[in-house]
Amino acid sequence: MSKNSKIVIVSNRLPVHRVKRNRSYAWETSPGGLVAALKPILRQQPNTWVGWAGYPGAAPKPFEQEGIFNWPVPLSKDEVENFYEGFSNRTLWPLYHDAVRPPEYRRRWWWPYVHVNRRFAETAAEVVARNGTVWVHDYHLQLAPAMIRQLRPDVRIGFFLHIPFPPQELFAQMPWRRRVLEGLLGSDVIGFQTRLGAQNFVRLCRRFTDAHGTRDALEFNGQVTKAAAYPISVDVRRFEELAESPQVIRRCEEFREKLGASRKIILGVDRLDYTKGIDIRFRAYQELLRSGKASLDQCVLVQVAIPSRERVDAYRELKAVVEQYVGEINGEFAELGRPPVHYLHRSLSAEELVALYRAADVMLVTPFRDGMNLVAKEYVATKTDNSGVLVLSEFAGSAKELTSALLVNPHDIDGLESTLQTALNMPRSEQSRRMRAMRRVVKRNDVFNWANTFFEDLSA
Ligand code: ADQ
Repeated sequence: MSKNSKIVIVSNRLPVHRVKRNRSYAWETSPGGLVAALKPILRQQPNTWVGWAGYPGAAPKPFEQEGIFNWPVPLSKDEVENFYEGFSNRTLWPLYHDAVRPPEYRRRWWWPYVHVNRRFAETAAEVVARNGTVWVHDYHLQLAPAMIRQLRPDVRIGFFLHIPFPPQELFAQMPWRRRVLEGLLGSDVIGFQTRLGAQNFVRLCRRFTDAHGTRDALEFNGQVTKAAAYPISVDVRRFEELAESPQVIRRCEEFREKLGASRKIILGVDRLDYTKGIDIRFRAYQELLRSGKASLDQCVLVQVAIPSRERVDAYRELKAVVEQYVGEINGEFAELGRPPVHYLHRSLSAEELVALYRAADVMLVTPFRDGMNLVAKEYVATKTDNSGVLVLSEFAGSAKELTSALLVNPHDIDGLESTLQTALNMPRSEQSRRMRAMRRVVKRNDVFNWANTFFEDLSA
């Protein structure tokens, strides 16, 4: 713990969340690969994680949890509305995801974005040791690198963008485009999920800022920035171990029995987000049943959707659309006690999730645009027996690595319908050939490899 941290992670949310136990509150480490990947690195040295605790108002005092020193940054109610729900999730999120919903450019959201970025940057600059390292994460904090650089020119600064970086024609719309690019240029290394993201960024910097050079050495204000692809991944060993634990195997058998042992299970697992193409997969499934090319005797669809950003209108609308599809398809095709769609709108434990992955014959991952999509990699990591078919959108970052999946264009409903049919009928030998190839890819680059590679480049 200290104001002398060799390594500082900065992200919008802390890696912990507050839970109520009896009458008091306690902290629990949040699930997810990022914390797990960084833990081994952080524990070796004095560290601090700077982030928001997840509720508005005064921030709690800094505290340690499982070897990580958490430094909460406060956000007021107005800042949650303007910085987080507004600029981050109604301007940047849709703009960076191919504008699948129109991005909203509101001037009253911009200044809170600047102010909150400064608060995070000042906190990081205060706690980092001389010549230490700061690693900033994601689209909420794109101005922070340059702000930290100004306060602490002695430290190494890394930035990783978890979502796509958009092409010129889209990014150029943003009224604050130069400020955002210059904010990112404060970093020594900027990581993107794909090479395309890095290319888009470099082209935009050359066009809208005074930076010049290439991806390996983009020069701006006398400082050099490297922009490259660091595709994020999952903790493969953990998924394999879970998949083979007796408890998960038992649960998987229970699911299979409940859903009908002879039926193929089609699975979708997503945050309930309009970028994930959940609605489009319902349409394809509905049309497949209508055409008679698949029947209730042959297959069943399970969709698990984790509640997300429920205060933003577009998310509430999506929830209603999804629920309408579920009602419509079940109304049209269900037999008593045997619905064609099972819909769970909640978060599942890791064991339940892995049991479902293990049970699924076909995994549908159909985003319109996605930085990486870890669900696709988690499914592959779980399939230790090389069974199962992954249907994957070509617009997910993971499609660049998982080329042996059945790749689909999520805007093409006919294509998706026929791919789903192919997936349901794929012989075991072909499943195995494809799954083996994909498993090799995820094993070669797991989440620890991702974190280590980024740090190595940052210290080079
Ligand atoms: P997300 O948009 O959240 O992440 P994704 O990569 O799919 O998307 O990660 C979702 C995570 O939530 C997965 O680990 C999954 O297991 C978990 N999850 C989903 N539904 C769940 C449920 N019902 N119960 C429990 N867990 C559930 C952003 C970017 C992605 C990028 C990641 C990491 O949008 O493109 O891959 O960051 O960089």
